[in-house]
Amino acid sequence: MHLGRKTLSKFLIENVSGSRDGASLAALLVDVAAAVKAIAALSAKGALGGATGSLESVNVQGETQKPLDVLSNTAFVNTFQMGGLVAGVASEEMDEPFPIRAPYVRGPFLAVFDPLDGSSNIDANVSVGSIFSILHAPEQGEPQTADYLQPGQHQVAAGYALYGPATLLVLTVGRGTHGFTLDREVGNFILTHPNIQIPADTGEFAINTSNERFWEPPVTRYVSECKAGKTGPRERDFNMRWIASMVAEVHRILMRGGIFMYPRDTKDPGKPGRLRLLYEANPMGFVVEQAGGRASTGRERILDLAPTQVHQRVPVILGSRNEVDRLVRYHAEYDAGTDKPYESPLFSERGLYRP
Ligand code: AFP
Repeated sequence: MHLGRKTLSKFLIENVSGSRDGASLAALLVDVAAAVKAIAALSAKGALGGATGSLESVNVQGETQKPLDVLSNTAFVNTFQMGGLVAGVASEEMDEPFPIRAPYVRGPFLAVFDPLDGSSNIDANVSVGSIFSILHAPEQGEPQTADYLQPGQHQVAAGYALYGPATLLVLTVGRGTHGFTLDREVGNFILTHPNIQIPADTGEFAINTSNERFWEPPVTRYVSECKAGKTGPRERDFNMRWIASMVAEVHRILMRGGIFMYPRDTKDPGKPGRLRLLYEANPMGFVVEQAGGRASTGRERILDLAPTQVHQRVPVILGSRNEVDRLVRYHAEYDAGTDKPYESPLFSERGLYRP
């Protein structure tokens, strides 16, 4: 029972409603929570809800859609459309942004979201999530595509929901990062993780190593040093995790530190990274920075990037401050031609496995 503990609504009244458009922003975040509760209920049904498996349809990213991708998108779009607090929405699952038109009422914000991140995990019953970013809408008229192309530092609010053993909502309005746990019996989000701080140092890294042959040298150097552990230049052992669900990965980092990498690679020359700037990198970058972490492409701060397309992809390196800074330094040294790639003693001149 959570009697006496702070609900999301109470938190928003205390922390958001005083600022510019604050009451509307607080109400919009309550709408986000309503959509999240609907998606949590749907995903918790698993195969019993009839929403597992794949659909025939493919989204604008060329990815096969899952029934839960589509249902989650509908949950967000309908909630925002009915709420009267946004002028338009853009989603991973929709080719073009969707303007709110009469008879619905336009509000002062734009909502950009990935309704179900990590959906390849659904059938395996592994944690998935939703990611959202709230921007100011233009003061007049229907929003155009260009209105969504705002740098991440202009976000008014951002966050994610994690549908795991517990459903969590983690958000920032630019005053720290705070986590709320859904009390399923009562239907309220309760503040359980106020002012989350990511430890500055970590012994845990997350990257999909099946892409190793496509990485750039600074990333190869960083990961080989981690893997070399106590016998390498870092002189300590590291651990590795990869869930293939960015929300779950970022949440773990918020809870105990770590570095998450989906770096630039050469796998598909048309894509400078896998993750999408507007509804993955920017909101997660905002959440992570507000928790004392860093978010970079390796060469630029993510929140400084000027978006050029709604579904633009970027390299993402985020998490514990000192580790992200180290990898950014490795990129700078590589670009300047002063880097010192790590060579495992096993494969060096006099090593065991020298070809
Ligand atoms: P979806 O949004 O299409 O479900 O993709 C999820 C994701 O972009 C992100 O959550 C993971 O970090 C990444 O995919 C994992 O993908 P790999 O299969 O390439 O490791």
